[in-house]
Amino acid sequence: MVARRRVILDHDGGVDDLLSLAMLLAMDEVELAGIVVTPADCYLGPALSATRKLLRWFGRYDVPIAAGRLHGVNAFPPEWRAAPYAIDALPLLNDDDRELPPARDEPGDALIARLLREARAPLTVLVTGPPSNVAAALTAEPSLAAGVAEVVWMGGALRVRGNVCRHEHDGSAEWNAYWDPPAVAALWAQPVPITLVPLDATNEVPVSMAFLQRLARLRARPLADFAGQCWATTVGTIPSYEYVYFMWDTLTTGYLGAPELLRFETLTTAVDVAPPSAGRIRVTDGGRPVKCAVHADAAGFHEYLLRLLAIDPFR
Ligand code: AGV
Ligand code: CA
Repeated sequence: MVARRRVILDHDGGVDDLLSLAMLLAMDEVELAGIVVTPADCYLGPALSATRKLLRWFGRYDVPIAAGRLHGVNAFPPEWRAAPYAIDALPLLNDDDRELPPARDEPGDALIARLLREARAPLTVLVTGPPSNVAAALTAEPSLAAGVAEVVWMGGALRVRGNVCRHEHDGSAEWNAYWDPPAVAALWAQPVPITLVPLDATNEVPVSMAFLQRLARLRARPLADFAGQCWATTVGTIPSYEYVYFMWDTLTTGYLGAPELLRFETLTTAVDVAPPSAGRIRVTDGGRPVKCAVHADAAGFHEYLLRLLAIDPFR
């Protein structure tokens, strides 16, 4: 039995965020300590509901769930924010009479602060949306930094172009950083180890039909079935925004179980907070050192996913 790493997940309700939650629930290496749902790339209602249904599916009534109350500067497109409605409606998550685990009244940043304060050993904070809550918690209470083993964040575009396509923006930023650039800058000022999985690495793992066909052969297994249905909703990505849906957050989550699938460099970086490059994370001499994923082993990651999703935790 491996020593489990205790993890707080702060996600923002996208399809790959909810898949990341399912992965964490199935992973041997991880013990989920709490969940925050940030209203960034989602509407909070369906994102919270789908989160609670996933926990019910796994029988995990012990994991605290809180909604993020902080809002970023640059809103996500409404069509993307609606994606969790489809996941929340999947038959797999609705064929169950048990009560749903409740969400707390506590704001997301307060839940993160409380878990860090009460933990006996440092926690990992996995952020698959904007890092607003963890940045606010650490800024408000600097002593909490000692309780953070690692902040693992899907965000940024270092040596590749970004994925923001907006007025008054030059396209250099990635969306999770663009939603709340001051929060990224605030996180960068904290004395915690940051592991970044930027577009540089996630660009190597698009959701492909070839992978979905391999996954489909496992559909008798409940997790593989769930994942196949989730990813099927992503292949019709809206062309005016972007043609391809990537495994952004799932790759980042995979780092906790199979870090060898990513190649890292420690780069010194700085965060732009003003237009036209708001949310850009740039590599610069004298910047803040960050452990950055610069390459992903796509074939290895596919094997890893097929192995993880073939587990049947409900038997
Ligand atoms: O920029 C990647 C982040 C990830 O955390 N999100 C989606 C992932 O959850 C924003 C995003 C970029 N392109 C998107 C996004 C798209 N085509 N659809 C939905 N969200
Ligand atoms: Ca996300």
